[in-house]
Amino acid sequence: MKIQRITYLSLGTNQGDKLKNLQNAIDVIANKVGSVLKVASIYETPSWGFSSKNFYNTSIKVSTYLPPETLITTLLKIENDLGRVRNDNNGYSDRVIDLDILLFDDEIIFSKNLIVPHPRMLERKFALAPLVEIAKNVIHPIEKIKLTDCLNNCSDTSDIKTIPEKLNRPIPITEKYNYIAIEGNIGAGKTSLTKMMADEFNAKIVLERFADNPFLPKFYSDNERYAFPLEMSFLADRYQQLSEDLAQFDLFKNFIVSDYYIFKSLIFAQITLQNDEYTLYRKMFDMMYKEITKPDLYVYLYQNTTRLLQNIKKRGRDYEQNIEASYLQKIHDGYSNFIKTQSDLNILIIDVSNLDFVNNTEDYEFIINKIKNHTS
Ligand code: PH2
Ligand code: MG
Ligand code: MG
Repeated sequence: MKIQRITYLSLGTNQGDKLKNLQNAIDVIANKVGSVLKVASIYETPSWGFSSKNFYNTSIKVSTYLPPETLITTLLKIENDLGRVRNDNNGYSDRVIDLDILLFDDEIIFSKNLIVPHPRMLERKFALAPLVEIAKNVIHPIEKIKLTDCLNNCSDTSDIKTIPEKLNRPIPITEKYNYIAIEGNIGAGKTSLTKMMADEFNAKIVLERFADNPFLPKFYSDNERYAFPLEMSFLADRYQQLSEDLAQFDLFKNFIVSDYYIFKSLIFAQITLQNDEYTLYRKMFDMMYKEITKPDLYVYLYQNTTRLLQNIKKRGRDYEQNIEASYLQKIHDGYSNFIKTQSDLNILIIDVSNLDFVNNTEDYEFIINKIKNHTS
């Protein structure tokens, strides 16, 4: 398990559209660094240490998995991407954006590239005042006193004032949702995405136990004979797993990701069962369906048939190797019909047919941003 750390950053800008610079920086930090937990007011401050235009300064609290050395290089890259140009001369100069690490947990760091706590934060009201607004009782790791007392002791006499404009805090996925189900056709990448998200967000994970179903290999060699026991045992197993696992987690405190939703059972049964079998099956399904917690987001990963077949081949499960394109198409149509008729489910369809989110970080981030920005 990766460890989450709390860091406080200082943001400053005195060039261009200062409000926009701060907001852009916060949005990129939310995507690349971690969850933004608090954002201070914007302070208009006279340039400190050199004479130029006033700055806008603020401070944010971020929870991150990045270790300090990676954090600082990531922040420098974000500064660059947002248009900061550094000139070689020493001394201060105007900047589109400056991102500094003030605190990193209660660590004291003296390395070649990074000193934490920020060595000059105690002499600078433009850094200290916004920080105190969101962390007044946090202890300065070297001074061993509260930040609010550090500010009281600060001898900087600059005239700083908050302005009325507010910055938006990007709402992290884990605050927005409690339970996300990832769905898609066979080989769409449901399990991969579910695992990646669980890893990134420290989520509770519910994975389908397909490997334990003794009827599955039999079904692929004799569909008609084994469809009914296969669908029944899937349904029983999914019902049992979802009702037990979801009951065990606190849906208000935990963040849960699953690589299926119970409705999948019905979609497959519609395709594989005879009419009379389906009628019986449907009775059982309806009883169970009522009991199961709905996800607050249902993500459908759309993948084209060619790539589904490639993925199926790549993962190499023997009994899946004879799956035909027409069968995958029927399953997709089943999902499509389901999605069209579910007005009370919060559904997000993501086309992953041009993405490789397993191997490409940007593609993965694209998906995460879709989920983050989705409005129901
Ligand atoms: N940053 C500096 C130097 N001077 N003055 C203000 N008001 N705000 C800043 O963010 C700032 C500064 C070096 O990083
Ligand atoms: Mg600075
Ligand atoms: Mg800096």
